[in-house]
Amino acid sequence: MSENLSVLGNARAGYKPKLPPALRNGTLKVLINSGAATESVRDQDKIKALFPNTYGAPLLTFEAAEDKQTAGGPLNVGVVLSGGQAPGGHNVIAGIFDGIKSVIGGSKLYGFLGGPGGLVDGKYIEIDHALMNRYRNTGGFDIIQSGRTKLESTEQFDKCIEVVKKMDLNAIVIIGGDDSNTNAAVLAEYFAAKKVPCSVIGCPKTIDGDLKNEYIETSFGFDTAVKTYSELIGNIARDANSAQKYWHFIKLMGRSASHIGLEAALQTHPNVCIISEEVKEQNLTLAQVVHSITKVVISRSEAGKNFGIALIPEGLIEFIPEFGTLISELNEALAHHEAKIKGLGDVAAMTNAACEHISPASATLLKSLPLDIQLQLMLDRDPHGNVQVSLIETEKLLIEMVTKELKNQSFKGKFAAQNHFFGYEGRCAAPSNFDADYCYSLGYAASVLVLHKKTGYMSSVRNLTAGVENWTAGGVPTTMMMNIERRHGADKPVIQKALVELKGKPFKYFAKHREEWARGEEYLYPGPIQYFGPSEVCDVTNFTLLLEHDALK
Ligand code: FBP
Repeated sequence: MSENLSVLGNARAGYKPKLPPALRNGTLKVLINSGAATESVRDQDKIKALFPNTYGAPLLTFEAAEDKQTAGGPLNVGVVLSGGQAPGGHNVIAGIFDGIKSVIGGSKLYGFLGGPGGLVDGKYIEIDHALMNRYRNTGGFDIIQSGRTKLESTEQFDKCIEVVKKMDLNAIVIIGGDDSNTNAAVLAEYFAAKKVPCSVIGCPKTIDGDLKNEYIETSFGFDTAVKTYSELIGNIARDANSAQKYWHFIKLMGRSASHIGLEAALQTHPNVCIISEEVKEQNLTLAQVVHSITKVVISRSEAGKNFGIALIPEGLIEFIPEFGTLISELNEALAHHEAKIKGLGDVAAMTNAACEHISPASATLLKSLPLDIQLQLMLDRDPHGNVQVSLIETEKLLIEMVTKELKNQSFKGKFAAQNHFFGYEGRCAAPSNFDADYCYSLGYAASVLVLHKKTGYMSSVRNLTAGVENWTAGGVPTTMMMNIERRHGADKPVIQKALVELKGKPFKYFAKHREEWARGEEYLYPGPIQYFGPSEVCDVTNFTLLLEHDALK
């Protein structure tokens, strides 16, 4: 028993993640089937011009073979954990580790420290059996840490080439979200153009759930993170229903898309859940969003219920069209005048300076907000140029505005609200069985792509609601998922973000039930993730996947 592991941690260390049948004979005995040439989702000509060496590669599907399909040879592979933590990252590394070690003795796995920055600076450690075994089935990215350095300059790419040559690397696996996988594709293209024989493979990570499409059914970490938040929301709902005196406004992480909020709503049945994509579709103003919440507060109060649960997606602000415009205008303004605006220090002065570079409507909106929200909107962007929405206290802003509207409407009931923000609480949770198996399979599939010298691919494991027995594995060309978007004041090739589809089954299910959930106390209390016990409790995945696959029983 390891002293550094809890009782559960020790028991969990022995869990053997399950692999799809195609990978069960080991990495050498995998037959690779190639499909036809592929195209990017949009902007084909522009993407093709930017990726002349890697564009158009075929989709790959794996099949178990009885005989060795390649001679194999000792491999040197480097792995990078990029961006926000997501449960299961250590199991992706374990999958790569076991995948390459099963090839031929002498293969080595190196972990670059602190994210993409570690790759550029050549800072790494070798991951050996003892180190790997301490991290199997654990949450977190602490085995080698993560970082948000954006790999984008030629200087960085040239430094990567020096590192690759010095370490004699056959491949780099980048475990990250849409931005990091875009960077992986750009790096793969650069290596190919410079004839550097080093593959670059990506793995789809993010609790936000917005890196998905026909070939990537879900990003890893979403399942565990939402189950963790839903446990907490269920506990709060029970508390609210017991004391019957508070409204709880709970903001949930997910920088852009509302997948986390929607899934948490499906798991817990709150009285209110705002879906940013719907707000945008209906062109709602902040005042209209506030009004929709106030209506529920009043009607519950009239029924004698001065309590409730409201879920707020972290990215809401950016989806309110007037705010979306304000934020993109501020992005442009900061991209060109950051030093001048930020140098002023005082919030009011910063706002005045920023207002010189944005439209009159946006300036009026910015000035109408509380000072702390004005400041939060002008704070640092992350290295990808995104506003740091997790720092904007939307839940408090909404409570303040609902209180104001209730006052204006001469509300006779009681409205006492508590605010919460769940994000970091779930990002490093021990992976659910689903994420433990999915991540290990993604890593193992990545090692097959590496072994076959494929580059510019993302590892893909599919058919995820049919049980691991029926999971399939393969590789998807990253350029296939790309389009051109405006980022940080410039047009960039990026992987298309998957937002909540209002015509999709998860949203429709929610929309069908939300009125009864608003009126009553239909709360579900999912409880903690179960790691041991009956399969129907431990191996169940999430409602989003089940509904998307028509697999909800
Ligand atoms: P990734 O897209 O890198 O997976 O990160 C997602 C996320 O957890 C968002 O939900 C959140 O807005 C953001 O990271 C927070 O970033 P940070 O960890 O830098 O505070």
